[in-house]
Amino acid sequence: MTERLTAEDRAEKLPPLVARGWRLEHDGEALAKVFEFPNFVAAFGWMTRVALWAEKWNHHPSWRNEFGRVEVLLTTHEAEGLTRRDLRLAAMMDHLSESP
Ligand code: HBI
Repeated sequence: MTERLTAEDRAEKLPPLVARGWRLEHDGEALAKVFEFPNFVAAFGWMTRVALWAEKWNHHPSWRNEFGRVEVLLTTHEAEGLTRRDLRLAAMMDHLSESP
């Protein structure tokens, strides 16, 4: 879980994330996405739900919130790059943004 993604992992796992609006940043070692919500409470509610999973998985996003907008950056500091932990949190963020 804390090893950097292999080339095979990246080829398989990253395209579906990119199709859902994730971008690669920092030379491909971080995943970024902007989530938009109708208002601040919806954005902060989503952040709260994400925070509970982040704490459970001991893997925490870098993010910035302004009103209904949340800019997210995921990477694994310990590995200095992308790991399966980032993929798992990205998938949960997408899931929680789709179900109210
Ligand atoms: N969150 N994104 C991210 N990357 C990490 O390496 C990380 C984390 N949250 C907690 C964590 N590492 C702990 O394992 C260490 O701070 C002890």
